[in-house]
Amino acid sequence: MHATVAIIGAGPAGLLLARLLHNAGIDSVVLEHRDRAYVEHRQRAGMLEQTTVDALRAAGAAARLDREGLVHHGIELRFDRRAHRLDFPDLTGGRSVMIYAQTEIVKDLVALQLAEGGPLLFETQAVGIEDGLVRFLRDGVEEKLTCEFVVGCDGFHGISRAALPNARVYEREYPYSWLGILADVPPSCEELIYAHSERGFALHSMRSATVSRLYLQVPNDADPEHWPDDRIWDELEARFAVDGDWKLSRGPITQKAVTPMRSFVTEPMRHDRLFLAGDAAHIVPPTGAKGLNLAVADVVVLAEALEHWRRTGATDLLDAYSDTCLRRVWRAEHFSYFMTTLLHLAPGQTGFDTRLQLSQLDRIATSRHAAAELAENYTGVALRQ
Ligand code: FAS
Ligand code: PHB
Repeated sequence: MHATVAIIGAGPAGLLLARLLHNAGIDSVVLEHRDRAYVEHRQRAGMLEQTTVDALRAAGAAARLDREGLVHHGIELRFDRRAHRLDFPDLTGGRSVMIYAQTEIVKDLVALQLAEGGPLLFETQAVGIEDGLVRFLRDGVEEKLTCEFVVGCDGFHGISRAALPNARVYEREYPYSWLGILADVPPSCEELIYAHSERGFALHSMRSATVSRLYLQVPNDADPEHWPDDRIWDELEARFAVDGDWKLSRGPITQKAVTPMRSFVTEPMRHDRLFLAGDAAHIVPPTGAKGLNLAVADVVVLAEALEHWRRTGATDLLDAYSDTCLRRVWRAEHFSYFMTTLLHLAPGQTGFDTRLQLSQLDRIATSRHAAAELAENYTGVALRQ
């Protein structure tokens, strides 16, 4: 088997890259370890920056997103029983965000790839990467895919990062995790609520007018089985508590899972003809809602560089890929770290630490400049050269 580009992983990064290359007339093959149902139903992200929406529209992959996505013009911060809304268009000169689940993006891209794109091989595990070659297992038989380029879109637990010689790794782990739930209940708010409380962090998001998505900070060793529905709703209610008549609606919880948090960057994101994109290269704590958006930004840069190479033979954009991506990656790493340490209560945190958090939150609620800095980062900064 041969392709110009071998893509390892059919998450949002690998699938969108395949779509962008197809649109540019560049052939690729996508190798995906898991089956289609697993990939399409793995609960993950939900908030899309405008640049992500624009990229999906430009790729011809946003028809359902434009019908079903929820446009949000702000978020609410809650702390000290106060609520403060950040008005994104006012603070950023017109930008907003969209809520549309990553699972739906994956389903849309899988359908397009199967209908119009190159081979998308499920239950096919890449087991080795060499120069211009990927070895993979399919039905227990080892096969080879020769190619011009290999792109590792295989996530944090994939194999491609290990194939980069001399990679530098930067990482931080956090002393807490998120317990995330899906619930069959209409959202209790129009927009997202990020809550700081003396009991820990909580986030209210949603998937549709009838399905809510909520998260609460838990210890790293938390077991979802020890969190029955009533305990989850009681804890969320306590953490969202605010003066006024707001009420958290409850309903049957259909999914619950604990996700650890880490900050992680591999540098560089390229070695010769091997490129990394998305979670294979970097991880951010989900507090800043950046993971999926970074994966999309990486593959937009890479697809443009590969199209430039195919049209001109020049490798200048390919050579600039890693530095171009890493500038955005580190901006998102800092913002995600800022939001995470601002809103979560670390075990053993002192009263001094908590007062610092409340002071920063009060600053954001009372200073247009501080609010604009958060809103610009949240909606996606335009990186001026
Ligand atoms: P992905 O991990 O999505 O996809 C990698 C793919 O490669 C997988 O399908 C995997 O099966 C495949 N693969 C791995 N090894 C392979 C091999 N050897 N051969 C073939 N295939 C292989 N981001 C947010 O913005 N907001 C959130 O709330 C949020 N929540 C998250 C919750 C969880 C539990 C996790 C793990 C991540 C979350 N993220 C969130 C981040 C997430 O959305 C990622 O940023 C996004 O999935 C990145 O997409 P990919 O880079 O495509 O990697
Ligand atoms: C989600 O809807 O899953 C979501 C939204 C914003 C975040 C994290 C998760 O910061």
